[in-house]
Amino acid sequence: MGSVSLKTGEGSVRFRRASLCSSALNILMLLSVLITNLFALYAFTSPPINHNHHPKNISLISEHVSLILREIDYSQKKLNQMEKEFLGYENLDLSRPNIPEELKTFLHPHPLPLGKDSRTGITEMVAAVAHSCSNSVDLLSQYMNYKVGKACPDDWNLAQKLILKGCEPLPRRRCFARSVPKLGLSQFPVSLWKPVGDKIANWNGLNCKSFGCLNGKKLGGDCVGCFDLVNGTEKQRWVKTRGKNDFVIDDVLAMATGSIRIGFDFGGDSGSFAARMAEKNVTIITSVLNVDAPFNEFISARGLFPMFVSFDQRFPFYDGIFDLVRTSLNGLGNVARPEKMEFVMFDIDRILRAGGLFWLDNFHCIDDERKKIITRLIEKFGYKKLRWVVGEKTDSSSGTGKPPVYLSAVLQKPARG
Ligand SMILES: *[C@@H]1O[C@H](CO)[C@@H](O)[C@H](O)[C@H]1NC(C)=O
Ligand SMILES: *[C@@H]1O[C@H](CO)[C@@H](O)[C@H](O)[C@H]1NC(C)=O
Ligand SMILES: CC(=O)N[C@H]1CO[C@H](CO)[C@@H](O)[C@@H]1O
Repeated sequence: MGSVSLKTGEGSVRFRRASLCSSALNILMLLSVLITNLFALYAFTSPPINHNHHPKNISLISEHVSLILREIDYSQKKLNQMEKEFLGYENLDLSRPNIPEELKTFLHPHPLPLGKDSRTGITEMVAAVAHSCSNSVDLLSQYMNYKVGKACPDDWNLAQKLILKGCEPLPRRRCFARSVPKLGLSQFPVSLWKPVGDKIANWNGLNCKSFGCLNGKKLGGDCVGCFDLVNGTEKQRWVKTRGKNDFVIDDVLAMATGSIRIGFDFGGDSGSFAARMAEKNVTIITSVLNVDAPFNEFISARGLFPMFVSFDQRFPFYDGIFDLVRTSLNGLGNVARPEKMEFVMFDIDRILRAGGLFWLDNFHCIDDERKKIITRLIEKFGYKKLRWVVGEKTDSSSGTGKPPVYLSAVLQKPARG
């Protein structure tokens, strides 16, 4: 009967945690636990079992026991259901076994500090975790399995894996992230083009263990030797053109109406666009994940602003705030469905101010179909085409014999009523 007391025990633990918030639910849970315990009490005390071990009596007892077990099971399920409803995470089954307490604690709603908000009627804040996390509960549980107040496991890779599986935003954690001593950071603006030491990054989980190693590799769509700030081609980007698809920053800035002061580089690799724009006194936020390389650490070591979000999340910016958005959109993958592109385009449109510039920088048109899709899509938005170039790039052969086709454009967002 050990399992019986264990189960009811767990039920009372749940009750204690819940008691912090809802008294009505407390009473319900208390009753439920009480009834369960009364049943158990009844079973073991009355009717007094006489010690004549007749087979019939035994079967009677076992019938009693199975009734109790069923009742306990029912109470347990009911408690789980109540907890689910109480926490408000219907699709994230927190009553599953092996869910770390820390995850439940994080997700527990917190009452607003000043009571009910008179305008919205909201009384409590709910911590955010993406619905897609429910597809990766095991990974999420692994992520939330740590000692509170101690060092976090060295598992940024696990966090990124979750994000790539759509579990974004991730829950917060109460442990200390591994900190890498950032030695030898340079003063701004020298930092923009000074080679960055390997020590500034956490290389755990990466194949390469140095920037030198990374420079020999083609990473993602647009980063070829993009950590080489001395030799390589990185230093020439947006300053010198390699083909008619490349625009230089001075030309693009000259197209703007009103000044360009802040911008967003969506999928901006090692941050060189932001570095060039910083030289023009324009502040750029560069969004990038650490896929195959410590992009975020590298960008921040240059004195620039990295943002660790995936391509699939709504941009965490308010409407109409940017003067410029630059992207190649190549991070979306070659097989992005038209609808997916459309969601992204609408979000880019949302964060751009009227009159702001959208710079589509060397979008890789895999085939004619994809070129048509992106063209049709962009034209829907009614932007003014300040530049529009479709061309082949000869210097980066795709290996199929045919040189790849790229679309570059500078477009101005119209003022809409
Ligand atoms: C750049 O090239 C020079 C000459 O080939 C070489 O000595 C130097 O180490 C290179 N610098 C970097 C950062 O790769
Ligand atoms: C950037 O700002 C600094 C300080 O105000 C100024 O000296 C410099 O000329 C500006 N550079 C450009 C390209 O506008
Ligand atoms: C509760 C119950 O059924 N008790 C029975 C156990 O067996 C003895 C002997 O057969 C009966 O006298 C009891 O009534």
